[in-house]
Amino acid sequence: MSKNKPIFVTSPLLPPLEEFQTYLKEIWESKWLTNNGQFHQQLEKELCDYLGVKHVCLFSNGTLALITALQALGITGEVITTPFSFVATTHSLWWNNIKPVFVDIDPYTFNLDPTKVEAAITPKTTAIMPVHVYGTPCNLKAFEQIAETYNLKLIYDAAHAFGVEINGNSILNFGDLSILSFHATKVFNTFEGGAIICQDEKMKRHIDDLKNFGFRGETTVVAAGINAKMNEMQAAFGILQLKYIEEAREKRKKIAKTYRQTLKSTEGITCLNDFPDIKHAYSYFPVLIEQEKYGMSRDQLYEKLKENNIYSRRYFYPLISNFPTYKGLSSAKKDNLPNANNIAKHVLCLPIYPSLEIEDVYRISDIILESKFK
Ligand code: T4K
Repeated sequence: MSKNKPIFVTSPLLPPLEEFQTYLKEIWESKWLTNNGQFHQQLEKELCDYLGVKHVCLFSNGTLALITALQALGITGEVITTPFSFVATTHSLWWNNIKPVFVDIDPYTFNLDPTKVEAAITPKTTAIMPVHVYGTPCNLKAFEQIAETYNLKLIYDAAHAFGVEINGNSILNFGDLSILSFHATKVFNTFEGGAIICQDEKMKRHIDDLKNFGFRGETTVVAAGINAKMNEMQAAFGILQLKYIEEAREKRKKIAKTYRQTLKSTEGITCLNDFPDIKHAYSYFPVLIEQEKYGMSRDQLYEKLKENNIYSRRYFYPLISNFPTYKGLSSAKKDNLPNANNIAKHVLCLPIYPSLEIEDVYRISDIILESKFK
């Protein structure tokens, strides 16, 4: 451990380079670089097994997966969503000419609050797009009931929820479609990458058409598709990474446990609830900072950590609803989103990644403890 070595909020899981070279050699020999190659097919199969889902459609990134998911379901009009997420969630609606309707979040999970969704439904509403923020599952039952009652599609942005299960069942098995991101900063990465999880063969076929220009065969174009395919190098990296994913999850778990232990008695610092019965991804470690009790604001602590070469992040500040593209929408008004505005002002994501040393976790915690009322 060196105090001069910068510690970022995350660092990618990188298996041994020599092992990746073996895959590269195979790609060189086959000269098959993309378009549903052998590694692409293998990764889809292995992910179905690992995640416990029926169908995986791989994508070049999570944003294109979101955009294509909306296309696949023919979503139009208005979609109810959360302002407390990464901008890509809402951008995917905007790119499909869909009006986002923001609804407030639940202060305990930071996820879209289902009890507030019904009031936002209009005759133009066609879908709900909640996000499992930081990998914490949304209230799946409640959303299912609302979607059924109002005949709405349900699309989960599950970018943070790789491998998350409730009572042994993947949360990706809920809703019409779920979207994963395999970006470098994610628990499971393929440099860039993503996936749509769907529940039946027909939908998989449709999504596979859409991500490949709409081509079915050499001369038939069945839909106005896009190019959003994952290439063989990304897929091979994914296959290799899957071998290390459980070990990496255990390391993340240990880090999360250490933060909880070291920070538990610090007044003004609250860790996100540790929900039981859930197999967590430990993708982020968010804490809330209350200045009145702790002595420093969230932004002051963020700067203090930075002075010590520790680069925490204020995910998700600013709220999506406060960005110029969206802030004119009536649902973006602050009084419509009190919890989201409050959490965005107080949240700080601490570094968590498999290669983060436990002694560094203690050092980060010590800085937080020592900064109290300074
Ligand atoms: N939906 C949700 C809920 C999402 O969170 C995201 C993406 C998406 C959809 C869209 O999925 P993708 O289209 O991205 O697949 C990052 C990521 O770029 C983004 O993927 C992620 N969410 C978001 C939460 O975080 P930035 O702008 O904060 O990343 P950046 O470049 O500042 O990286 C953060 C830290 O990670 C760096 O300080 C150091 C470390 N890092 C980063 C990269 C790129 C590395 O160590 N190596 C790397 O290669 O957005």
